[in-house]
Amino acid sequence: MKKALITGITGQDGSYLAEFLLSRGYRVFGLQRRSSTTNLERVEHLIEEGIELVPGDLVDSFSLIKALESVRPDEVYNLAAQSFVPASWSQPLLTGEVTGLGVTRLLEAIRQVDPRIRFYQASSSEMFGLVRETPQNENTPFYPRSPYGVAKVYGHWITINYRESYDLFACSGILFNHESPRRGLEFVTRKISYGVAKIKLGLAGDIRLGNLQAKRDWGFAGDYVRAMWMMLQRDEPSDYVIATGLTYSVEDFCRVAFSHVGLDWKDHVVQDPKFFRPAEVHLLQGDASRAAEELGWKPEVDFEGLVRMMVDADLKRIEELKRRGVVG
Ligand code: NAP
Ligand code: F7E
Repeated sequence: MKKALITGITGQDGSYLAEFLLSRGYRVFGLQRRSSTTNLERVEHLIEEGIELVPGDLVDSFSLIKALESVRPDEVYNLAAQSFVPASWSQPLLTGEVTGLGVTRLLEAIRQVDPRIRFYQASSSEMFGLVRETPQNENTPFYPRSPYGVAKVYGHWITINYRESYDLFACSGILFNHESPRRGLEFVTRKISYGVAKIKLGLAGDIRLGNLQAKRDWGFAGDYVRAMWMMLQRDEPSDYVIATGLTYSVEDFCRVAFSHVGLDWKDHVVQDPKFFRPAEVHLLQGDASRAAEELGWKPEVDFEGLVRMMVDADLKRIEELKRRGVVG
């Protein structure tokens, strides 16, 4: 039975990856950082299915070494990060510590405990930032536009450097935006799906958003975690872009989400300068043809299917809260 350790297991991707690895017969461990309140909402259902939590934090090397020594994994998936782009301007040093240097701490811990461990790094399309070409592929130069993007570029290159310096089986997945009903409420897609559900159920009147013209290549998180695993099953480690190849604006997302519940987005979306960013990533569109050819990966959920899935899940969730008298 193969063993995998997932950092960031309590996040969106961590929960889908844990489900996927359990379904493939893995013994799944998750690094959990200390918190004064519970942060297990996304993985509670998996604890009964056998995932095991170990304490640790990406800013604490000692805890990473201890976690690796106790689990002795075959594969490590580094999904932990300060992942919200606007927070990286208000907490640039923390973002650098966790999202950037945290990768080195984990790679060093692997080198010390067992260099045969296969390593996946969660790189990001935010590294392309002010894009140098469209669509973006594995050879497109980086031009990050936020402290988050800069930290991810560091994490990306240190992963490649440890592969080349120490012969580690280290892969980096350059994943474009991927969403789901488990997405954090502060990210634009979930903010919209949750807002639409509240408006439809008479609990709110509008949604306040920033730049409606920003375009993203949005996929479904459940599809993207399969690609992470596929990268670690290859004979040779490498880096892959994972994307749908299609791009839509925030306005498009609003249009599809509102029309799904019979409403017009123009009646409910208010632009608020508070949500504009100091430097914007205007357009992302990925070219995942290398992943298609070498990994055999392709996405299964399309843009409209994703929007409908998220709105339906939020309608269900809020209806349930309303029924229990928690909101309304
Ligand atoms: P997420 O929902 O924000 O989850 C982040 C995870 O990191 C959480 O489990 C969080 O724990 C954990 N974490 C934060 N700081 C930590 C620390 N100091 N030590 C240990 N754990 C820590 O992010 P996601 O959307 O699942 O994304 C997963 C990874 O992929 C991230 O690295 C992200 O930057 C990257 N990525 C995401 C996308 C996307 O579109 N989703 C695209 C490209 C790359 P708590 O639950 O305790 O906060
Ligand atoms: O913003 C615009 C905003 O915060 C998307 C992370 O997972 O994907 C994510 O980063 C776009 C931006 O995601 C609001 O200006 C408009 O252009 O949902 P987001 P992100 O910044 O693309 C990448 C790949 C990651 O790696 C990150 O970890 O939407 N936008 N109005 C807004 N964004 C937010 N959050 N809130 C608004 O009100």
